[in-house]
Amino acid sequence: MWVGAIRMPAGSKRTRALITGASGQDGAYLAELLLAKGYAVHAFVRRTSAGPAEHLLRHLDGPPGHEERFVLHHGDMTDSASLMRVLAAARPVEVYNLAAQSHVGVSFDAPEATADTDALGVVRLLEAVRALGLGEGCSIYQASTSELFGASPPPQDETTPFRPCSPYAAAKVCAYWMSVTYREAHGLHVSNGIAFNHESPLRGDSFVTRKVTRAAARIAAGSLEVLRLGNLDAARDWAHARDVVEGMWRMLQQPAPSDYVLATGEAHSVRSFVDRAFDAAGLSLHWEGGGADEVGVEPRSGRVLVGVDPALFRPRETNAMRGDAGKARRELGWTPRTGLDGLVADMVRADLAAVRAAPARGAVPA
Ligand code: F7E
Repeated sequence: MWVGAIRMPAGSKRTRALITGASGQDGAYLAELLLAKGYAVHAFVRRTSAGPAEHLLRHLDGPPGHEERFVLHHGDMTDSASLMRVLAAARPVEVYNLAAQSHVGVSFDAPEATADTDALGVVRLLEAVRALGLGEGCSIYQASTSELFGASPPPQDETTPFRPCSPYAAAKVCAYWMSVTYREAHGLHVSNGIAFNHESPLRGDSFVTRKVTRAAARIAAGSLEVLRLGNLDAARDWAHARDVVEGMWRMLQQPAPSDYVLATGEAHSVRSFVDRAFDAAGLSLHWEGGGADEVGVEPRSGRVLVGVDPALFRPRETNAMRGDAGKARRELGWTPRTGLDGLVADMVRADLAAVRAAPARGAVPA
């Protein structure tokens, strides 16, 4: 494995990109996209005792010469020195800031840590770019989010007022405005991608879509009895992460920075996502009852396959999320290619395969 130092050939013409938070779902798809375009990719990840994520190891174990194209750096968004060190070494011309404590529910229990990484982390990154004099010729993507809109009703676009409903969203509002401030005050090429929910087989298993698709696969295989969820009425605009990272890249190819919504324009409830996922796993469901007593029942056997656990309700929910990505379509030529059924099929297929390969591995998280 090859970690930490840079061995770029002198005079290399490859475009150098730095991805913070590269061990997550979006980092995985973005690294793949940039490598396919011939970039040298520098991945900035936190050091953990479990070691780097599997998808990063795949790049590290690539063919001879790959190490000139993929470099893993350890650092943390709460540690300015690590950001300075890695930026100075990589000297990227594109920076994708994907690092975050990204779980909205968790942010209610860990507001300070969330703000440290998601708000102050962005200030540290932008200040480091400025202090190192990298601003000229360097474009920066800030991973903003539909959570900025919070209580503002759909459809949401770049002009919709921000009404954050969680510590996560409040921290991201700060990061959004910091990015705009560095753009307008210091002339940095910083763009906010206001991405709505985006999912894939690589999605962390505490987010609702992956929790549902993993559970559907395990129930179909007989290794799980019941899936317990929180608010079934929550409505989200779910895109495929592969489409969203394409939008990120397109933003940084623009001569002038700006802020763009990335969304499909469709909203679906959690309940409807469950229906599709169970159907894709070969299970049928009908719903009975309401509120905390609502259950999803298998019609043939009368077995309860889905129940509600009020402990999973959040202290505050956002409004329904449905994005209008008209600006991205017009200015970036971006449109999502995968619809909700394609997304669900992709996720369930991967989770069924995983269950077949290792039936007893891992419980479904709360
Ligand atoms: O919840 C409801 C939950 O955790 C979606 C992050 O990437 O997208 C994501 O944030 C909805 C919420 O994503 C469960 O209450 C019901 O209304 O999958 P989620 P999120 O909170 O929308 C935005 C754009 C981001 O920026 C975030 O970083 O589903 N829900 N039952 C549940 N959610 C979870 N996690 N688990 C449940 O059992």
